[in-house]
Amino acid sequence: MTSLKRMKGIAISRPIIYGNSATPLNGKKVGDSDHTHRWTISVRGINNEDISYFVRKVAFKLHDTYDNPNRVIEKPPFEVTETGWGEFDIIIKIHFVQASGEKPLTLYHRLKLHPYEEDGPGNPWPKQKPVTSYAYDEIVFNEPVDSFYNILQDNSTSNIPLKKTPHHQFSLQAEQEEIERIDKAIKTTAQEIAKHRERCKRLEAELSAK
Ligand code: SLL
Repeated sequence: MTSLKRMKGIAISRPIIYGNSATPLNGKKVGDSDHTHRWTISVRGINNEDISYFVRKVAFKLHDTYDNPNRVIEKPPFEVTETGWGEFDIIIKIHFVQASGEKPLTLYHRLKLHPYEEDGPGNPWPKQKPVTSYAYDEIVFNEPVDSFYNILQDNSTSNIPLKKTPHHQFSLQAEQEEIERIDKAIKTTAQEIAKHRERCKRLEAELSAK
């Protein structure tokens, strides 16, 4: 008998990475379709940790132009590979193991097929290079039932890596760099605002002197 007692004042979280990669088909026809890309949408643990100890199934709701748009994946890897021609929002519903007593969690991901940035400053995106769009998130379980808390504690293997590597897009180093970028942007914005305020004041003074 699993206990359904909730642990007061306790929160525990688990990291996930979700999103898609896409490669162009380069004219290779899929049946008689006008598809241009092959893509894979997935929900994973960090360091490819198997998340099935707390995730029971993942439902991916695709665009209605697809046959059977509701794809339910009941075991890892929790992913769907398809071909297509367009970008659209995918609704991802994560169902947790029965013992958790948790409601499913809904996430949204915009399928990305086309590169919107350069491949480093001044370099166009190489034709064959996969386009990726992944997000790192932490699922927080507030006041979990104690049996689920134990499952989470006993099975966790991975921590977010310290250093950024080609295989670890999400790391403490990447987080730190992002924080520094945001700090810099906040400073630049504040300077711009101050500059424009000054200019407004000057113009107003000029006007009232006329
Ligand atoms: C767009 N609003 O116009 C979006 C819709 C739909 C993508 C994108 C079809 C796959 C199939 C497909 O790629 N749909 O026919 O099986 O860009």
